[in-house]
Amino acid sequence: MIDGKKVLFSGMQATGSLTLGNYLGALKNWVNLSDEYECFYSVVDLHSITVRQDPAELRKRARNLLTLYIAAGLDPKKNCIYYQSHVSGHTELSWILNCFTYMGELNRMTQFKDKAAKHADNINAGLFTYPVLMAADILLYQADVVPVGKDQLQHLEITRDIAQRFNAIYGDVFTIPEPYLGKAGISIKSLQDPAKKMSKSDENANASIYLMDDTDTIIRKFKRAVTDSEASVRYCDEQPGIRNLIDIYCACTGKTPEETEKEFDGKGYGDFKMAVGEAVASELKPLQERFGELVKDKAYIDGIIRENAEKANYYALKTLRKVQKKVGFPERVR
Ligand code: ATP
Ligand code: LTN
Repeated sequence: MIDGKKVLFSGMQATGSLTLGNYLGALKNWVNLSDEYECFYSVVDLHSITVRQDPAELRKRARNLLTLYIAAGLDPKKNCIYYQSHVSGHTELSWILNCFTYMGELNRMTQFKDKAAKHADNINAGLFTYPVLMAADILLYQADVVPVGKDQLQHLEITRDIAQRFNAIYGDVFTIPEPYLGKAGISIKSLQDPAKKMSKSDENANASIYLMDDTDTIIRKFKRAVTDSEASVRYCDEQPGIRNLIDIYCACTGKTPEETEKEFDGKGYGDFKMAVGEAVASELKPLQERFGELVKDKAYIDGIIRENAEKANYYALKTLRKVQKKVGFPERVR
């Protein structure tokens, strides 16, 4: 608890350009949660180097991501928006937690297996202990809730296991966090293959809508989106392509699938795709404009970065000092 509010932690990696999936599945929810909780939203750059990165590119993407958090509507005065690498407590706690995590547990992580297969030439120890750093992120702020996608639930489970193991030995040190899956647990699919999720690392640029795509590009991508053969706008399992477009349309307009079916009753895919494209373009427009303004205001963003790193560091140190004491490190002499 901070000032009577429960604590929320989440983060995103600055790898690739954010997609509509990241926005509707994560960022937009974050904004909705920011009144109810004391929120920490991190750009998790320490996690990013578990796969090889170009330094200049990483720095640029990280800054863009932090700016995008604000452009999406997160008020940086209320929400602690910061770079993970600016708070050394993450790595310090991570080391300690490494000593309370078993190889066998980490071996079961499906993300590690997937990434190891994808980056077979660089299966480094950081990639293996990635979930421990993620546990440190969460536990450092005594987070009560962690909004994540389904793919991260296993990491949240191991976080809880590590915290419970630590608490069982040393007493109640860590808050045990709960996952928070968005209201509908929305999952946006690829526009080219509705069996896959829309992802920022998809090689096919037509599969994803990027948050910075202009209106023409957005409409063109929706026109090309893979649809089905019924030729009617119906929300059903037999039409995964159309169902995905209906999900997107509903997430942007606030309408329900039933209302959408009625609205497009008797109309073809063409009309519907056009409407989805327009709905998405107008959903993203304010964000893009705000982003454009923010990037120009270097001093403002720098100030946010500085202030929020200090705030995060304050809370991080509180937990870290407690943990260091519990495990038996000598106290600092002033
Ligand atoms: P990558 O392809 O690089 O693994 P990603 O696009 O799948 O990345 P993540 O960085 O793993 O995205 O996720 C950031 C956040 O966005 C997570 O909370 C995740 O659940 C959410 N998210 C990502 N893709 C989608 C999607 N297609 N639908 C809904 N939410 C998504
Ligand atoms: N692994 C997450 C990003 C992430 C995270 C976290 C999410 C790192 N640390 C702590 C929630 C809480 C991902 O790839 N989406």
